[in-house]
Amino acid sequence: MIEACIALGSNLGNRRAHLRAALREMARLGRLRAVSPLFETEPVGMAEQPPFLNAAARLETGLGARELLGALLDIEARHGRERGEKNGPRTLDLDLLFYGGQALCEPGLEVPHPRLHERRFVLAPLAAVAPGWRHPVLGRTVQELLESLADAADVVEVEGADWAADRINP
Ligand code: PH2
Ligand code: MG
Ligand code: MG
Repeated sequence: MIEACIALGSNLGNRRAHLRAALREMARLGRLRAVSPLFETEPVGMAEQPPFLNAAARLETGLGARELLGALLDIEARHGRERGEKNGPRTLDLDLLFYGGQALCEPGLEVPHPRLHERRFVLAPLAAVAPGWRHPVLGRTVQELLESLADAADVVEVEGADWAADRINP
């Protein structure tokens, strides 16, 4: 078993419902150990789109990194995700941030996620579920990365961790 961290995002339709549905399906991939509060965040990369809801989760799983990534993409596809513009609006985005302490860079699979350390909408939720997790390439913890972050885009906690407490497998 290995622990993985996953970022969740949505900015189309019933955003909160998309994220809760994704968590229900993610729980079937292993054991969902922790889910962050829910954050409303200003879009980064492409400004003219609705605000996102973002969260992060910690999942214990027996799946390999590539299998896990494939399973996450399947969940996105089942929730109406159409791959449109890069950084554009989406009903559901699931990004594999960490897979244990591994650093992998293969075609179609890069962990840690290559931009996680630059984005407040990723690090703020991640710091709620894995503050002491050390980035295997940068050598710094999630909390340290968050504290030294330049990204000033708005990230506001809109609901405490109880928004998804019923999804956690103890
Ligand atoms: N995802 C992106 C691009 N921009 N901005 C916010 N605030 N939240 C996201 O999840 C997000 C984004 C590409 O996946
Ligand atoms: Mg993404
Ligand atoms: Mg993605």
